[in-house]
Amino acid sequence: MRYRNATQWGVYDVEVKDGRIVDVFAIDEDPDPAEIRHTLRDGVQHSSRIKTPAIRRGWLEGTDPENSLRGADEFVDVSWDVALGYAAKELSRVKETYGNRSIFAGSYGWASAGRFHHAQSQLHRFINFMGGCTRAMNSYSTAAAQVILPHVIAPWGQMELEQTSLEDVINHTELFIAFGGLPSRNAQVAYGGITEHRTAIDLQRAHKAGTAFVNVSPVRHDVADALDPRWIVPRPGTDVAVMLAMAYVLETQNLADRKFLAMHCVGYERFQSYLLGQTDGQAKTPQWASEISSIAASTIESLAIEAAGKRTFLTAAWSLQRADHGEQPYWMLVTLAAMLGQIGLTGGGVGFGYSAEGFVGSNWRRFNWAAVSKGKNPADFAIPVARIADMLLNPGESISYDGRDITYPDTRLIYWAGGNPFHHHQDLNRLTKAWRRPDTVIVNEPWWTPTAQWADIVFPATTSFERTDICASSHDPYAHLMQQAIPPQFDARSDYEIFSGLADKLGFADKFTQGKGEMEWLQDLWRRSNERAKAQGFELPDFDEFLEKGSYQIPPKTRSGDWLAGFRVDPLKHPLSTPSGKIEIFSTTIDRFGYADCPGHAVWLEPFERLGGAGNDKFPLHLISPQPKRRLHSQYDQSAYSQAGKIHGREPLTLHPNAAAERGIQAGDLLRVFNDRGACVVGAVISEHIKEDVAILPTGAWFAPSAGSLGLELNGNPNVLTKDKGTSSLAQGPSAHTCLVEVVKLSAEELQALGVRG
Ligand SMILES: Nc1nc2c(c(=O)[nH]1)N[C@H]1C(S)=C(S)[C@@H](COP(=O)(O)OP(=O)(O)OC[C@H]3O[C@@H](n4cnc5c(=O)[nH]c(N)nc54)[C@H](O)[C@@H]3O)O[C@H]1N2
Ligand SMILES: Nc1nc2c(c(=O)[nH]1)N[C@H]1C(S)=C(S)[C@@H](COP(=O)(O)OP(=O)(O)OC[C@H]3O[C@@H](n4cnc5c(=O)[nH]c(N)nc54)[C@H](O)[C@@H]3O)O[C@H]1N2
Ligand SMILES: [Mo]
Repeated sequence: MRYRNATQWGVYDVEVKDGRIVDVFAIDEDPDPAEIRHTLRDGVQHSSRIKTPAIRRGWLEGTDPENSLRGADEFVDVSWDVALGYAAKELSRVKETYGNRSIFAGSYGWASAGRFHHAQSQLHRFINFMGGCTRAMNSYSTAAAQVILPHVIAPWGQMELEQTSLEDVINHTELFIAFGGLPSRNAQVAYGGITEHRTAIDLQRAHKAGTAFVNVSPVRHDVADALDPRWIVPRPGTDVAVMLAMAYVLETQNLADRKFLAMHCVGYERFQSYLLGQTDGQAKTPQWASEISSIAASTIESLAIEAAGKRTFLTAAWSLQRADHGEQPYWMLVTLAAMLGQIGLTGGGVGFGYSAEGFVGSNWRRFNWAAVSKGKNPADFAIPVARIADMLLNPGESISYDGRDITYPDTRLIYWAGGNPFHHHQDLNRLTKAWRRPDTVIVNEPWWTPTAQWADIVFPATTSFERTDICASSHDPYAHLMQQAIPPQFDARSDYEIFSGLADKLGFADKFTQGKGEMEWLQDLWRRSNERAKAQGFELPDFDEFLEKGSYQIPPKTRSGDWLAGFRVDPLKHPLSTPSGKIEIFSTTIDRFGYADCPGHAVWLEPFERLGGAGNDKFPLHLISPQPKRRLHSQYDQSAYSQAGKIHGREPLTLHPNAAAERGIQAGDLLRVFNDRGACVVGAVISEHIKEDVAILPTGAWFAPSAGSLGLELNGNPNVLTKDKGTSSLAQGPSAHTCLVEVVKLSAEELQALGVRG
């Protein structure tokens, strides 16, 4: 039998024989299905599934009061009733003794597709009924962008969905300059699900229509060869210097659009003084930028001149802002686009993330489907998402964030459902120390992921293949019924059932469930969505009809005209939502915050380490840790498809042939990659298509610290090397991409200790 279900990388039919998923098929609607689908074949029912509720022995027996064994202890299998009983009692105890803010249930993570069975939504609904918790603000993906852009041009949520479409690029853009490229592997994925993968196809159409692509990235294949791109190779983390020098060329060669700057922007003069070196004695010339970025000054100059003479679209990958001072490249790119004066012209201007997820730049009608109602968080408190370890380690301390101070609570209990902090957080060696401080950690997970291994109470959760749901997201024109394909595995329950069970123990089951089962909740979501549809002038089919047909497509209504066309024509009549209603090249608001690490206009700030800068004498290679091609983050890393990309079971690290030769490294060797923060084992891949002093280690290998004195993470998780530092006092986002390392072949002793023959 085949069942249709949905993932964050597309809608697929799974073939089930004798209760097991044996194959995965693309659906007709999808012109370019994601290869990641192959992870499902053996990944869902993998031996790493959690079979029963489990409690860590030292926690259960009270023999580990300091929690020093958390992450290294054994687990005791218990019944659902016992596990739910312990968890409910502990939640009450912590709430009564320390207050709701001492419970951290931010629970960041991608979980899985499905409108109702969304792990975080269920957790937040549950915890709000019991008085709330400390939550997390913004995402690991785009924290810096989410905070800086509303000050400068527009709220992030609006930009993501409304910015220039690829259809307009195809029809109008002559020059498409992509900082960080357009890596096609990333467009496989879209949060909440995606029906039609079109990014690569649309970019190809643009190429055919004559759009010239420029890839400004340390990695050649960040723009597909098929687009015949020009490759400009910067040092990672130096893009702002390059953009500043392009701005300098526009300014000094009289190519800046003074009329646009005067009518549509505020504060250009302040920025101009900085650009010309009047405020700091350093003109931001191409020569200056060349020394920082290692790109030839003449290349920067001619790119700026070319951009001024063509219909030019500027874009940056999200990765650029997941770095120290990650606010700056985004602010600077908007500033540069404003100087080119093409914002609001079709196919011109600026936008972000055109291959970060498969929906970016799509032209489909946006529709905000109803979601599980989470209610309000009575504790009304949140920290910037990537400050988790900092919060756990420093109760009572304050940090700056977007013009205010946030004081860390004393966290006594962590509840995580649908995320993997031992995947996503930076400096995992720091996180392991922080993570042992709270009294209790509770985790819902389908698999024994690192985060489940680092919990005290573990609830086995079902996957989306074990329940019925609806896949529908605001950026996709379809809704799909997600059919249950297999029974719940072992003793697993859905997150909804887990929280219903806890709510029952805590005496508010009626409020939480409203007496409804899965189907009734789906029907309710459909009814509420239909009310929204009617407000938009269309109607959804009957719920029963939807169940029967299995999918539904909302009436098409493509967007027309550039999202800022009105603003361009009349900025007073169509103001932006910034304080001035205009593009803020200088922000009085941010200037008044007085942050040295994020002043009133875009600037070049030295990152804490970089090639040609701090730390480079000791660690000669820059490590970038991009998204993995064969999986979504850490999800299904255990599957055969993901494992097929490994070298001796370790994540591959890509090195330039010269860097490899200098170190006597050959393809397939096992290596130790290290810096002062940590070390891990990787397998060597050698490629001439990257910058000579850059190394690439994708994220997602399951965190496996070695026992004993080896001090090595064994699977190749880059987050033992990255630094846990906020981007700046403004956004406090993660800065994973700022990272220097050294690489050596594993020694004979190390190989022996790992049980590998040299
Ligand atoms: N070095 C470095 N680190 C990074 C990044 C980087 O570029 N470099 N990128 C960052 C970014 S952008 C992101 S978004 C994060 C991603 O980090 P995460 O979103 O935390 O990573 P995932 O592996 O997707 O974690 C989702 C977890 O949910 C579990 N899960 C799936 N379905 C269900 C369900 O139905 N119920 C429950 N209870 N659990 C479920 C999965 O098994 C998995 O463990 O990583 C960040 N970390
Ligand atoms: N297959 C797959 N796709 C995914 C995901 C996944 O896990 N797997 N995760 C999804 C998620 S949650 C997100 S947030 C998006 C992330 O989307 P992005 O943040 O855009 O993705 P990354 O892969 O981190 O980085 C993109 C490219 O930026 C380049 N780069 C890195 N640092 C620099 C720099 O300093 N300067 C320049 N010019 N280039 C640089 C790298 O070469 C890298 O290939 O991807 C999504 N798509
Ligand atoms: Mo992300």
